[in-house]
Amino acid sequence: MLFILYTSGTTGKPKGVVHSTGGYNLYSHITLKWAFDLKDTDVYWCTADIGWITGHSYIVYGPLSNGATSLMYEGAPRPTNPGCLWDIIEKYGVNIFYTAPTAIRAFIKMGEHLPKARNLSSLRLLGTVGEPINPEAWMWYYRVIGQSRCPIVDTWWQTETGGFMIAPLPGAIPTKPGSATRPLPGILADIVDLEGNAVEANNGGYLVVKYPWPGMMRTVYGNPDRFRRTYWEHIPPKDGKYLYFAGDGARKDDDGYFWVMGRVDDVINVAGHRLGTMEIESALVSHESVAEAAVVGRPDQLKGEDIVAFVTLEDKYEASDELKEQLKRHVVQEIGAIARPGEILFSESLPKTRSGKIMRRLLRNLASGQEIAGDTSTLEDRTVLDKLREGA
Ligand code: 7RM
Repeated sequence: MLFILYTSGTTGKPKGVVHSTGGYNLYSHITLKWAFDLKDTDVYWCTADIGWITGHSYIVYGPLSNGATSLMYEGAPRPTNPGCLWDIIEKYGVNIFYTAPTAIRAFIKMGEHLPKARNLSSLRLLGTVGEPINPEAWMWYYRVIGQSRCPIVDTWWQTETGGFMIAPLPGAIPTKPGSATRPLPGILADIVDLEGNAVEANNGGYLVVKYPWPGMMRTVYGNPDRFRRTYWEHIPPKDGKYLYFAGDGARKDDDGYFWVMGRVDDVINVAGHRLGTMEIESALVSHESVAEAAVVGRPDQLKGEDIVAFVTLEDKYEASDELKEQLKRHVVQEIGAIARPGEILFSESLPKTRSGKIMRRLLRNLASGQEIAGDTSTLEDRTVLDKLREGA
């Protein structure tokens, strides 16, 4: 055993993900080298929190075992110098910059005058991780930070996988905005239904991995049963072969590119229609007034579930009932009447983990007027919940 990293999971009961020495080290080493085309002359910067798997694999183990020149920075942009990240890139001549969509949306909110005032010409490659990247964030990242010349390496992976599973090899695999492209060499990923049958191109299903890989987790610490149940028995073995269940909904297009839709448990069922929360969030964020959005389902007698959207506004916009109506209309325009949010709640901030993942479980509790249940120890800012309660 190399380390145990706890992830809270959807039920709120933490699981200790166990990684091994040889397999994990090999995998974080080789995936960093391949997907970021790492060279001896590169200055590489991953902005992740070191306590997240991304910090483990791509700040600590991967860069060190590669002998990379790696920039480490603890902290976040502060009001006193919101452009400090861009200062750092300029000062140290960073070539590879790896961050998360939630950070990119925060950069957008702070304004593009900040990066524009710095020299970012050293950058040659940009990476993203943590959630599906919405088109607004992708375009901004590409245009403003990458100055329309740096490829964006979208890396799909999990605490459980140890390292990148689906990601482009820059230069060899053309990218498509919003897709992590294709599985890395040696990774047999697919999209299947609940019986384990492969679904056809462009149909939604469950993301699985059909063959072991070096970086895979070895067990749930102290609970091998939970390991088996969660990852290996969710979908029954196919011809005697077990499939690794990632817990993400996704589809493959005609070119074999993977489009990850988000966690399976984040799906909302409105009158029999399955809607991805990500889809609705992305529609909201495409409105000029919205900086960030989190969408959850709330039990509804008529429709099964009703859509509740928590929305953070861009600084120059004011919350109003008029704007709520505008946003509802905007979602209908973008997706259709079925996706119209029943309620929109404005909020200064959203409950997130230190890795920037929105804790929808807590928002679901809030939206349906329940007590917050389960583990909240990974919450980055504990005051957010109180503010939300007051507002809701
Ligand atoms: C690395 C990390 C894992 C979950 C995973 C997905 C989501 C991560 C992407 C993504 C779409 C991506 N580990 N996710 N990366 N979804 N595109 N590039 O995030 O254990 O904290 O989370 O994150 O749902 O299952 S994690």
